[in-house]
Amino acid sequence: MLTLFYAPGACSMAAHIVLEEGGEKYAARCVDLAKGEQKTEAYLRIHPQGRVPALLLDDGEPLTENTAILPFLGKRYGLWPNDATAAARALSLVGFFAASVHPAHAHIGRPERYTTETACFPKIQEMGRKTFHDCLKHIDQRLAGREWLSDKYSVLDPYALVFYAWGLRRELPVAELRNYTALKDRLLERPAVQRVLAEEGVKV
Ligand SMILES: N[C@@H](CCC(=O)N[C@@H](CS)C(=O)NCC(=O)O)C(=O)O
Repeated sequence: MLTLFYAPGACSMAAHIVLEEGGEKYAARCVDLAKGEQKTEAYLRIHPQGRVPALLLDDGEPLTENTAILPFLGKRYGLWPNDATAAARALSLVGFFAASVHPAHAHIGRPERYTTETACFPKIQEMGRKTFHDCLKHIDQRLAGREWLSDKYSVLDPYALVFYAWGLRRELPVAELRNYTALKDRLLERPAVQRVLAEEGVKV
């Protein structure tokens, strides 16, 4: 059985939704980031960087990083494109989300990762807000005339929902992003998404 280590509202919510969509029995273990559970010796054996998500595979071995976890789960549950070109495009988007969108947001919430000069935090956060907002606008443009980010519903869509929720949390004008908001509304119609949002206590 697969086991997901997640934190409410964190980027791990994408994998949580995909597992819920899969319909297979799985375990979900909440990691209390505020209490620093991610830095405990026991958890660092699962995820050496002390982050969520981490996924224990069927053999009990951990898999970390959204870039690996989401394609793995997507292939397991038919939420990853079969066609080689579409799969490459999906991987390209997972890479953009993990390597550009997520770190842009980290500049807002975790400025201490980027400088020891606390006086510089506001400027780092200001630039993070702008860059993150630009990323959300880019996602909105990619969704023009489309129902889902790939040809059909895939792991990309719950991953995009994470950033929409973060935009709301940061009080960015995400409602103005028409295509992205429509994607969010389509996602909210899915029972698996509803169950995970309720379990994690996330409002979008
Ligand atoms: N590159 C990692 C990033 C994971 C990550 O930064 N997760 C955040 C939550 S969204 C975390 O665990 N933060 C805890 C901390 O920084 O102490 C991935 O995409 O899996």
